[in-house]
Amino acid sequence: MSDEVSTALRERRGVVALESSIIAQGLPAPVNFKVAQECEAGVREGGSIPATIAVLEGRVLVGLNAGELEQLADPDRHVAKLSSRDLGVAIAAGVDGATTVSGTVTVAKNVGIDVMATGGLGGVHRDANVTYDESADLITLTRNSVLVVASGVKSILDIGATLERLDTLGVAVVGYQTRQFPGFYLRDSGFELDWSVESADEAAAAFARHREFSITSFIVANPVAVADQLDRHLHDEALESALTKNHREGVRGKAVSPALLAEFAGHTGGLSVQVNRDLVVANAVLGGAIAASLARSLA
Ligand code: PSU
Ligand code: MN
Repeated sequence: MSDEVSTALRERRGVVALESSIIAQGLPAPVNFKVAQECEAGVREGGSIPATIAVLEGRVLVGLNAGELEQLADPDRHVAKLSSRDLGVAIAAGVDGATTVSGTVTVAKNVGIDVMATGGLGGVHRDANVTYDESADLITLTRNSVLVVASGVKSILDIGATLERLDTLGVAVVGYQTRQFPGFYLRDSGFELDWSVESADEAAAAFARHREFSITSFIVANPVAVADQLDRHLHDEALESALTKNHREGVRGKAVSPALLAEFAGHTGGLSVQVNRDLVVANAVLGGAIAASLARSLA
């Protein structure tokens, strides 16, 4: 753990865990390194301390310095993608790994960090009835009570099925200033939510009550800003093209989400990367404000 993060935890200040798979697998170089730094700055802007989580040469790091962030962002290092189940194996093997939401939440909970921020959660894939492809993010959210700020789930997924799974699994989902579930690159996925909160303080208060009754996580669904969202027509075209390409090439397993995101970037001429950047940084700022509020209420 970095000195800054361990001091912040000891002093019970707000700390926000940031995932690293978005850096190593989700976004292209060289913008990935910039986004990683912007997310850290965003958490500070929100009033908390950032703790980016990753594995480097078999060591779990909570709070990375600029050099370590740069190593993760380097495509030549072929950093592995680590969900919860991969952590122990990667550590024992002494390799580099970037943690998904699943891996990040697992480590965060282990060291006492209550809040994390990401872009879009993983979930149920559109062909899950055949492939059984459902992100480990979902099951991990049933085992660790962490508040996760995300712009919904990635729009490459079956959003309705993912919301049903979150319901079954007992994971709380509240919209941030909206009752429409966000659609990652788009503000509105077309699915409605039962609950919303109007402020960071309200989110923190609801999470504190949630934890008195449940060991599951709590999702704060924060839509991308109106001005930043992708054009809907372009979005739908890119999605169609990405799904067709993945199907044709038989992409499977961990490679599915990164391949779909990369195809989206290609089809939109990089516009989707900019939207992803804007939304994940906004989620880091909101995470920072919620963690600070939570820390104040526990003080
Ligand atoms: N959010 C983004 N980009 C990403 C991810 C989230 O804006 O690349 C990553 C997260 O790490 C998430 C992972 O946990 O995608 C889901 O991968 P899979 O579908 O293979 O479980
Ligand atoms: Mn998968």
